[in-house]
Amino acid sequence: MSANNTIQLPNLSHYWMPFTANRQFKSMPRLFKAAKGNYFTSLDDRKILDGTAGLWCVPAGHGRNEIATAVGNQLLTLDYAPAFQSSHPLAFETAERLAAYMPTGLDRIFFTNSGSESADTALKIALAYHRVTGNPLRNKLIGRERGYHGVNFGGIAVGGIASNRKAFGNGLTGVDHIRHPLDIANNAFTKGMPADGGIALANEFEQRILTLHDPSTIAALIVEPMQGSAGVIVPPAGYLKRLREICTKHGILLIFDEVITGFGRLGTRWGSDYFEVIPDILTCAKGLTNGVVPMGAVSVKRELYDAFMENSAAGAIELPHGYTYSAIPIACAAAIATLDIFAQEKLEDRAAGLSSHFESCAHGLKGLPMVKDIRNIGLVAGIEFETIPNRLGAFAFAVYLKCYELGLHVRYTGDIIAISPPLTIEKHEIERIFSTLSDAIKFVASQGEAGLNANNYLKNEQDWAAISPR
Ligand code: PXG
Repeated sequence: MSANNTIQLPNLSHYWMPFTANRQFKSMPRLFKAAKGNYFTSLDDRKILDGTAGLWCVPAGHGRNEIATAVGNQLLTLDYAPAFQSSHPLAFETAERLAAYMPTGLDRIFFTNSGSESADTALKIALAYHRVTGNPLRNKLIGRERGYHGVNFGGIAVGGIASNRKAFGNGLTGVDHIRHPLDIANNAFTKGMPADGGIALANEFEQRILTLHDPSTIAALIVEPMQGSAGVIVPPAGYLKRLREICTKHGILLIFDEVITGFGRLGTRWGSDYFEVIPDILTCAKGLTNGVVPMGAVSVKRELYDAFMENSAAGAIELPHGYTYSAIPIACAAAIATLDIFAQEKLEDRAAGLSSHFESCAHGLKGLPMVKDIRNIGLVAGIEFETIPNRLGAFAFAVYLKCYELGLHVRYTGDIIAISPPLTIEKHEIERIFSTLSDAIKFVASQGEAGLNANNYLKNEQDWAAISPR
């Protein structure tokens, strides 16, 4: 096929793409024009299997009619209602529905528009809670190394990914971090949760961080139950329960960032359910609307909400925080339609039922060249490669490009490939994901230096880029 004759490429110059190597992308654009079920359609009409549920945000599969209809109807009924000091019924209904979906007790809901806003909102609620209950000196926030809580200032402060922090100045003060639980030396190729080391690692929080700062100065600890963005880090057994005990003992609020682990990803509604640990505050986004309208939420224990209501002056705004688009009607319509799909199709159970097949397919990659570790939980897998000296990410990026050529979309971060398909994935598609990945790994490894050169992939896309207007 002569790509030049058939592909109408947009002008690539103006759009400054997020978290993207813009120059590299624009020399080799990877564009989708449609999506249905578990597949994208690329600009050149190829079906690309979605191995990542978009950016972890499309658990119910693409192009759901129920959601499209609900959003379309809502748009024509009530497009917008002012979010401050007035509202609309669907906002309350969405909160009620989401509260019923939450772990026990987390039934007061604040709406945001993204995971990043949810993280910052949760941190602000934690700080304000201590102030409103007469403990204003509890004002330090603890995150975790390799944690990802979005890109706003609060989120990058408690987050622990150096490359997301280094360009943006000093950020928040009064922040510290506990260690991450990844231990490849002892736990490589563990299926699911590593068995050992969890309690000792959690105890470090009390022995080191709390000793250093004094527990009475700490407002909250925020962690992802399973660290997604930094490369699928599954916590060891007992670790999160012990963190919960330590927080409770010292009056520290525990925040679970469930932006990735929510909505069935681990085979349960929440990571909280999977690990049987209930946080004080839980954040979510992504799957809440099946990825189609930006929406996030922060759920808090009823006692926290009540403390704000009881301790604020009559008529006062109890929490001076919120967004123009908090609980915008179309997001509410999408969220309710998504929750309906989860209830009807029991997608959490579906994910749980598929997880052992997914696990054995993922671990089938063990022994391939460069594969250093494989980690998995629910419908998530991380495949970590050896890093070529001074070329962090080069191997994984080439594998990603080769997969795309072969009709599979995967995510890469550093030298890790992450797989997190829609929960609607079929068994044969799981098999295809990992056999394609296997072919791509073998191919890249067999090519030596040439295998690492992006210019040796996606020749069609390079042809289009050459004719793209600038
Ligand atoms: N918290 C967590 C735990 C996340 O994973 C955010 C907050 C921020 O969400 P927003 O909606 O502001 O982007 C996230 C987002 C990846 C990947 O491939 C992960 C995220 C986003 C994009 C890509 O690992 N996580």
